[in-house]
Amino acid sequence: MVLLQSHGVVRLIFALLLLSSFLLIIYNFRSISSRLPDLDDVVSGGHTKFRRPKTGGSLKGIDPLLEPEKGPSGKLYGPGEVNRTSATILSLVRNDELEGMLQSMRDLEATWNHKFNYPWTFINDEPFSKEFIERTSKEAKYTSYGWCSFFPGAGGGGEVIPKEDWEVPSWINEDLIQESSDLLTENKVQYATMRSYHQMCRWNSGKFYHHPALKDIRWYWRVEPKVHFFCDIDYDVFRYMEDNDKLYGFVINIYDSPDSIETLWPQTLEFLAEHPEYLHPNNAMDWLSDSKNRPEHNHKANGYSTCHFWSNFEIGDMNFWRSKPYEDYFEHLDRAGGFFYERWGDAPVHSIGLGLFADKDKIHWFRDIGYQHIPYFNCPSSPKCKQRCQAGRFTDGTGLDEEDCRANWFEMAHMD
Ligand SMILES: Nc1nc2c(ncn2[C@@H]2O[C@H](COP(=O)(O)OP(=O)(O)OP(=O)(O)O)[C@@H](O)[C@H]2O)c(=O)[nH]1
Ligand SMILES: [Mg+2]
Repeated sequence: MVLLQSHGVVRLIFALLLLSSFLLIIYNFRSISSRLPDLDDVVSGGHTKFRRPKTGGSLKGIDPLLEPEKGPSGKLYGPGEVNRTSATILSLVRNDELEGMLQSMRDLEATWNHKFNYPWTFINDEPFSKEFIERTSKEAKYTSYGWCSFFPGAGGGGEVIPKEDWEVPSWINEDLIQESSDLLTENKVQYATMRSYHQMCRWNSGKFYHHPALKDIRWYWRVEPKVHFFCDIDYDVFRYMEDNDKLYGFVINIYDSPDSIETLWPQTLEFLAEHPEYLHPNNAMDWLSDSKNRPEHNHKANGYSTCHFWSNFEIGDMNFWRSKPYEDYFEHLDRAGGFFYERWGDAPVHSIGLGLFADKDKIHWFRDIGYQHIPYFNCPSSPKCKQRCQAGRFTDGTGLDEEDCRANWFEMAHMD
């Protein structure tokens, strides 16, 4: 009897112990998961899958750039290890931007190009001044003019931008430009009344890769005056693109002003309806048409999220722009007139072209290239940046963090 009673007590104690351990496990699990950051990495299909914070919004404080930078995976070629590929550093620039251009050149030469010696190509809509030619040529490691090419050169020699590629096309109506420019100004669209800005955006969207100076070249790295490069890059980025079957490299993703592109998406859908066969099976339509992260932008831009690759930095394959789907797309947009009646930028046009007609896995985030074009940064956490920029900083402008839409690309495409 006593034995039976003591058995009962043991069983009771055992059951209580079991219950309390169970409760303890549940408690621990819940408190651990509540402490886990909302952002976590899951590897799927060779890509690191990104889950955005549940609150949405910018990456401030949880930027992947805060993690130690490892550089891209795969074989990277250092200086002298491999022949240069068919590529150029490219800048459309004005004579009066000389000082800013010299500064951009100094940064890119110091962090990267003095190791690889890719040539610079400068393009202008008027002849480059003698001073521009002399001073920029001295900035490249190879100081011969052959290492920097100027189109057109001083006195107008060399290849010029074909007139029809730069001038306002004949089918554009001047009165309509005037009317729409008033509306754009009312909506505070930057550079709305600056005719040359519209021309520049059109040329960068669909003309630059046909410039005679570039006809035998495949890869370009677009560089603007007054940009900064902060971190040492020790591999040939063009060879990286070519060897890893990439088409396009970017550093920053931001939202566009929806007032500048109200009819860009409707025109795009019209084109797609005519050419459904151009849509790539692994496209980034979800990214382009996302409406959950900044619904008011999507609404104003009539279905386009306005998120785009910021095109003052581009490392790209010109053969993609020269391909039939993109060429036909540009032609459609050009006929529609939005480069002048609105202020379609080359950034959204390139981004939509890539998002629809390219395999999204061929688009690469150059997270390791420290970069700034006012007011945004891409700054990784790496000793190669030598503390020249603050890791994870996105902007030095106030109230601009909400313009950051990198999380959209990471979530709906990939992070590498
Ligand atoms: N030759 C030439 N280059 C131009 C002209 N307009 C713009 N560019 C160049 O085109 C690129 C883009 O122009 P930006 O004025 O920087 O345009 P943005 O980056 O949108 O504007 P910011 O924020 O002011 O830099 C730069 O490399 C300019 O030097 C032009 O009329 N002629
Ligand atoms: Mg600029």
